Amino acid sequence: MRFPLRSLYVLTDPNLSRGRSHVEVIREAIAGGAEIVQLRDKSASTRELVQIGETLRRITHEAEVVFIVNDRVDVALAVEADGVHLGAEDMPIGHARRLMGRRIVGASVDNEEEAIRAVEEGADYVAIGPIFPTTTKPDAGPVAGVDMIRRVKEAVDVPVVAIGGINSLNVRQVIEAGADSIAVISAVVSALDVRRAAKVLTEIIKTHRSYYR
Ligand code: 3NM
Repeated sequence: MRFPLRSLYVLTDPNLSRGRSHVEVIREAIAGGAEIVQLRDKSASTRELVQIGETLRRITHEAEVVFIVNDRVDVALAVEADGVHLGAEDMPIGHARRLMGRRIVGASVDNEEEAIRAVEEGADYVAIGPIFPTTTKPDAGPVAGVDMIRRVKEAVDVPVVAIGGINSLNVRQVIEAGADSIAVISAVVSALDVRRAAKVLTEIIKTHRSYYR
Protein backbone atom coordinates (compact mmCIF):
# COMPACT_ATOMS: atom_id res chain seq x y z
CA MET A 1 0.00 0.00 0.00
CA ARG A 2 1.34 3.36 -1.09
CA PHE A 3 1.70 6.03 1.62
CA PRO A 4 0.13 9.21 0.23
CA LEU A 5 2.38 12.25 0.52
CA ARG A 6 1.13 15.73 1.35
CA SER A 7 -1.89 14.11 2.88
CA LEU A 8 -4.29 14.59 5.76
CA TYR A 9 -3.94 11.80 8.35
CA VAL A 10 -6.84 11.65 10.85
CA LEU A 11 -6.62 9.72 14.13
CA THR A 12 -9.72 8.91 16.15
CA ASP A 13 -10.24 9.54 19.86
CA PRO A 14 -13.53 8.45 21.42
CA ASN A 15 -13.20 10.99 24.25
CA LEU A 16 -13.00 13.96 21.89
CA SER A 17 -15.56 13.12 19.24
CA ARG A 18 -18.73 14.56 20.81
CA GLY A 19 -20.29 11.14 21.31
CA ARG A 20 -19.86 10.15 17.67
CA SER A 21 -18.52 6.67 16.91
CA HIS A 22 -15.16 5.88 15.29
CA VAL A 23 -17.07 4.83 12.18
CA GLU A 24 -19.12 8.05 11.94
CA VAL A 25 -16.02 10.20 12.41
CA ILE A 26 -13.94 8.27 9.89
CA ARG A 27 -16.70 8.28 7.26
CA GLU A 28 -16.97 12.06 7.51
CA ALA A 29 -13.20 12.61 7.62
CA ILE A 30 -12.84 10.57 4.43
CA ALA A 31 -15.67 12.51 2.81
CA GLY A 32 -13.69 15.64 3.67
CA GLY A 33 -10.53 14.32 2.01
CA ALA A 34 -8.52 12.40 4.64
CA GLU A 35 -6.22 9.96 2.84
CA ILE A 36 -4.88 8.11 5.90
CA VAL A 37 -6.95 7.19 8.96
CA GLN A 38 -5.95 5.59 12.23
CA LEU A 39 -8.10 3.69 14.70
CA ARG A 40 -6.91 4.92 18.08
CA ASP A 41 -8.76 3.89 21.22
CA LYS A 42 -6.84 3.21 24.41
CA SER A 43 -9.90 1.99 26.35
CA ALA A 44 -11.69 -0.39 23.98
CA SER A 45 -11.42 -4.14 24.50
CA THR A 46 -9.64 -6.30 21.95
CA ARG A 47 -12.99 -7.60 20.76
CA GLU A 48 -14.36 -4.08 20.30
CA LEU A 49 -11.24 -3.01 18.41
CA VAL A 50 -11.57 -5.93 16.03
CA GLN A 51 -15.27 -5.24 15.44
CA ILE A 52 -14.71 -1.53 14.77
CA GLY A 53 -11.61 -2.36 12.76
CA GLU A 54 -13.55 -4.73 10.48
CA THR A 55 -16.02 -1.97 9.64
CA LEU A 56 -13.30 0.61 9.12
CA ARG A 57 -11.44 -1.84 6.87
CA ARG A 58 -14.50 -2.09 4.59
CA ILE A 59 -15.01 1.67 4.49
CA THR A 60 -11.36 2.50 3.86
CA HIS A 61 -11.05 -0.22 1.26
CA GLU A 62 -13.98 1.19 -0.71
CA ALA A 63 -12.63 4.73 -0.40
CA GLU A 64 -9.04 3.66 -1.19
CA VAL A 65 -7.85 5.28 2.01
CA VAL A 66 -4.90 3.95 4.03
CA PHE A 67 -6.04 2.28 7.26
CA ILE A 68 -3.65 2.18 10.23
CA VAL A 69 -4.28 0.69 13.70
CA ASN A 70 -2.68 2.35 16.71
CA ASP A 71 -0.47 0.31 19.08
CA ARG A 72 -1.85 -3.15 18.26
CA VAL A 73 -0.07 -5.39 15.78
CA ASP A 74 -2.49 -8.23 16.55
CA VAL A 75 -5.57 -6.11 15.76
CA ALA A 76 -3.96 -4.68 12.62
CA LEU A 77 -3.28 -8.19 11.34
CA ALA A 78 -6.67 -9.55 12.43
CA VAL A 79 -8.59 -6.94 10.41
CA GLU A 80 -6.06 -6.80 7.55
CA ALA A 81 -5.32 -3.12 8.09
CA ASP A 82 -2.72 -1.48 5.86
CA GLY A 83 -0.48 -0.89 8.83
CA VAL A 84 0.20 -0.29 12.49
CA HIS A 85 1.49 2.76 14.35
CA LEU A 86 3.83 2.19 17.29
CA GLY A 87 4.94 4.36 20.20
CA ALA A 88 7.84 3.96 22.59
CA GLU A 89 5.88 1.63 24.91
CA ASP A 90 4.57 -0.61 22.12
CA MET A 91 6.08 -3.63 20.39
CA PRO A 92 9.63 -2.91 19.16
CA ILE A 93 9.70 -1.94 15.49
CA GLY A 94 11.88 -4.89 14.43
CA HIS A 95 9.46 -7.41 15.93
CA ALA A 96 6.47 -5.63 14.40
CA ARG A 97 8.24 -5.54 11.03
CA ARG A 98 8.65 -9.31 11.05
CA LEU A 99 5.00 -9.88 11.96
CA MET A 100 3.59 -7.23 9.61
CA GLY A 101 5.53 -8.36 6.54
CA ARG A 102 4.97 -5.86 3.74
CA ARG A 103 2.31 -3.88 5.63
CA ILE A 104 3.10 -0.38 6.89
CA VAL A 105 4.88 0.08 10.23
CA GLY A 106 4.87 3.68 11.51
CA ALA A 107 6.81 4.90 14.53
CA SER A 108 6.54 7.89 16.87
CA VAL A 109 9.90 9.60 17.37
CA ASP A 110 11.05 12.64 19.34
CA ASN A 111 14.08 13.71 17.35
CA GLU A 112 16.35 12.91 14.41
CA GLU A 113 18.40 10.29 16.30
CA GLU A 114 15.27 8.32 17.13
CA ALA A 115 14.05 8.74 13.55
CA ILE A 116 17.26 7.25 12.15
CA ARG A 117 17.06 4.33 14.58
CA ALA A 118 13.38 3.69 13.79
CA VAL A 119 14.11 3.55 10.06
CA GLU A 120 17.08 1.22 10.64
CA GLU A 121 14.76 -1.07 12.60
CA GLY A 122 12.26 -1.11 9.73
CA ALA A 123 9.82 1.81 10.09
CA ASP A 124 8.11 2.88 6.85
CA TYR A 125 7.31 6.35 8.18
CA VAL A 126 8.10 8.37 11.29
CA ALA A 127 5.79 10.69 13.22
CA ILE A 128 7.27 13.66 15.00
CA GLY A 129 5.48 15.67 17.68
CA PRO A 130 4.08 17.50 19.40
CA ILE A 131 4.75 20.23 16.86
CA PHE A 132 2.62 22.68 18.87
CA PRO A 133 1.21 22.47 22.41
CA THR A 134 -1.70 20.02 22.67
CA THR A 135 -4.01 18.88 25.43
CA THR A 136 -5.05 15.77 23.50
CA LYS A 137 -2.06 13.74 24.65
CA PRO A 138 -0.86 15.00 28.03
CA ASP A 139 2.19 12.70 28.01
CA ALA A 140 3.31 13.71 24.50
CA GLY A 141 6.44 15.35 25.91
CA PRO A 142 7.99 18.77 25.23
CA VAL A 143 6.95 20.75 22.17
CA ALA A 144 9.22 19.83 19.25
CA GLY A 145 8.39 22.84 17.06
CA VAL A 146 8.40 23.03 13.27
CA ASP A 147 12.21 23.07 13.10
CA MET A 148 12.28 19.47 14.27
CA ILE A 149 10.36 18.55 11.09
CA ARG A 150 13.20 20.00 9.01
CA ARG A 151 15.81 18.13 11.03
CA VAL A 152 14.01 14.81 10.78
CA LYS A 153 13.40 15.34 7.04
CA GLU A 154 17.13 15.83 6.54
CA ALA A 155 17.97 12.76 8.63
CA VAL A 156 15.73 10.12 7.01
CA ASP A 157 14.36 9.23 3.60
CA VAL A 158 10.96 7.87 4.69
CA PRO A 159 7.79 10.02 4.87
CA VAL A 160 7.67 12.33 7.89
CA VAL A 161 4.30 12.77 9.61
CA ALA A 162 3.80 15.86 11.80
CA ILE A 163 1.44 15.64 14.79
CA GLY A 164 0.32 17.61 17.82
CA GLY A 165 -1.70 20.81 18.04
CA ILE A 166 -2.01 21.24 14.28
CA ASN A 167 -5.07 23.12 12.97
CA SER A 168 -6.16 25.18 9.98
CA LEU A 169 -4.42 28.28 11.34
CA ASN A 170 -0.94 26.80 11.79
CA VAL A 171 -0.87 23.98 9.22
CA ARG A 172 0.93 26.12 6.61
CA GLN A 173 4.03 26.35 8.79
CA VAL A 174 4.05 22.58 9.11
CA ILE A 175 3.84 22.06 5.35
CA GLU A 176 6.48 24.68 4.71
CA ALA A 177 8.82 22.86 7.11
CA GLY A 178 8.51 19.82 4.82
CA ALA A 179 6.04 17.50 6.55
CA ASP A 180 4.82 14.80 4.18
CA SER A 181 1.62 14.15 6.06
CA ILE A 182 -0.38 16.18 8.57
CA ALA A 183 -1.82 14.16 11.45
CA VAL A 184 -4.62 15.60 13.56
CA ILE A 185 -7.09 14.55 16.19
CA SER A 186 -8.99 17.44 17.77
CA ALA A 187 -8.95 19.76 14.75
CA VAL A 188 -11.09 17.22 12.91
CA VAL A 189 -12.73 14.78 15.33
CA SER A 190 -13.89 17.47 17.78
CA ALA A 191 -15.25 19.75 15.07
CA LEU A 192 -19.01 20.28 14.91
CA ASP A 193 -18.77 19.46 11.21
CA VAL A 194 -16.07 16.79 10.81
CA ARG A 195 -16.33 16.68 7.03
CA ARG A 196 -15.94 20.41 6.69
CA ALA A 197 -12.99 20.55 9.11
CA ALA A 198 -11.22 17.83 7.12
CA LYS A 199 -12.02 19.60 3.85
CA VAL A 200 -10.58 22.91 5.03
CA LEU A 201 -7.31 21.21 6.05
CA THR A 202 -7.17 19.10 2.90
CA GLU A 203 -7.60 22.15 0.71
CA ILE A 204 -4.75 23.98 2.41
CA ILE A 205 -2.51 20.91 2.21
CA LYS A 206 -3.30 20.31 -1.48
CA THR A 207 -2.75 23.95 -2.42
CA HIS A 208 0.64 23.85 -0.83
CA ARG A 209 1.35 20.45 -2.36
CA SER A 210 1.17 21.86 -5.87
CA TYR A 211 3.11 24.94 -4.88
CA TYR A 212 5.97 23.40 -2.94
CA ARG A 213 6.59 20.16 -4.84
N1 3NM B 1 0.84 11.97 19.48
P1 3NM B 1 -4.20 16.91 18.41
S1 3NM B 1 0.66 14.46 19.94
C1 3NM B 1 -1.51 11.17 19.38
O1 3NM B 1 3.62 14.12 19.93
C2 3NM B 1 -0.49 12.23 19.53
O2 3NM B 1 3.61 12.01 19.45
C3 3NM B 1 1.58 13.06 19.67
O3 3NM B 1 -3.83 15.43 18.83
C4 3NM B 1 3.05 13.07 19.70
O4 3NM B 1 -4.20 16.95 16.92
C5 3NM B 1 -0.77 13.57 19.78
O5 3NM B 1 -5.60 17.07 18.96
C6 3NM B 1 -2.12 14.20 19.91
O6 3NM B 1 -3.21 17.83 19.05
C7 3NM B 1 -2.56 14.89 18.64
